[in-house]
Amino acid sequence: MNNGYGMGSGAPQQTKEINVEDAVLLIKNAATISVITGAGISAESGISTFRDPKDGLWTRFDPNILSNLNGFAEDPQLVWDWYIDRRVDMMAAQPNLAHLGLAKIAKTYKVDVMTQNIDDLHERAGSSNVIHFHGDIHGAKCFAGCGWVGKFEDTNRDGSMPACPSCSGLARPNVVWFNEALDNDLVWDAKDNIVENNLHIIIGTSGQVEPVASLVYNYARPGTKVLSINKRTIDHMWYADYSMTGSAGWIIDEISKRI
Ligand code: BV8
Ligand code: ZN
Repeated sequence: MNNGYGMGSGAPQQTKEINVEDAVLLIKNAATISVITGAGISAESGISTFRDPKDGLWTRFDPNILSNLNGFAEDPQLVWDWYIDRRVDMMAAQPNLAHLGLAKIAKTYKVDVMTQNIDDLHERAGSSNVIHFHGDIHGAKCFAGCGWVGKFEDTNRDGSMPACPSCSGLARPNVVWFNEALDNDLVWDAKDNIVENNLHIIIGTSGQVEPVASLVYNYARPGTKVLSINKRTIDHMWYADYSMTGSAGWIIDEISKRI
């Protein structure tokens, strides 16, 4: 499986818990950093995660309906209501110390932010060229097949559901649902980043959703280092060299203060 890249058999046997000072040294020595984020980095901005056992979205909603093309086809109103609610929450939310700290570190080092999140909190914190693997809450596209792609605010919202401004057919959120392919160009851009970078920091993701979950394992050069930051220990990050267990906001803020 090792195609010249990838942790392959080089993955560490044991993930070591490190502190802020250790992490600062890792960043200074690496200078080029991939940052892969998931819903956990936006949790402290008040945005629900998906799989947190207590209040994750999937504990209250069915992903097979709300994050699935067939679910949308069956009940577009339900799915639009859910996305419009989430969009209101995401617009009201503010970037937290984790988003802000990453943007601060990027002032000194090469930091490639690649997120599974559809909120725009990384951008609003000052990160640029953010890769959104699973789409963007402000995006919309035609569901009726005319090919229109644009912004939610460009849709026609006179009726009960957003309509395509080009053909007046039903519009859909421009996000990647389960069993839908990710944008190939985005995935290749992310792979290029990972191949290039010396340190890979994976923040606030349960690491269960492919293909993003395996990108670092498959494309990090042997000898580069992986740091997992999560509020809990997760077994999907078994290949990480280092871990920091705690709040992403506190951890990234403390690191950014020492950069
Ligand atoms: C694809 C839409 C192929 C956007 C989402 C078997 C059957 C069917 C499919 C599959 C299968 N096996 C694999 C698959 C593929 C499937 C998949 O991976 N399924 C898994 C779940 C089994 N993947 C796909 O279908 C992908 N497409 O493979 O296509 C293909 C190829 C060609 C042609 C056609 C098809 C598409 C995946 C994208 C799905 N879209 N959502 C939206 O509405 O937001 S899923 C959803 O999961 C979000 O996108 C989310 O970003 C993503 C990952 O979740 P996380 O971000 O990790 O969030 P989670 O809640 O899980 O974890 C949060 C973490 O944060 C926790 O660890 C928590 O401890 C931590 N945390 C919380 N608070 C804090 C914190 N950490 C630090 N500080 C805190 N304060
Ligand atoms: Zn259309």
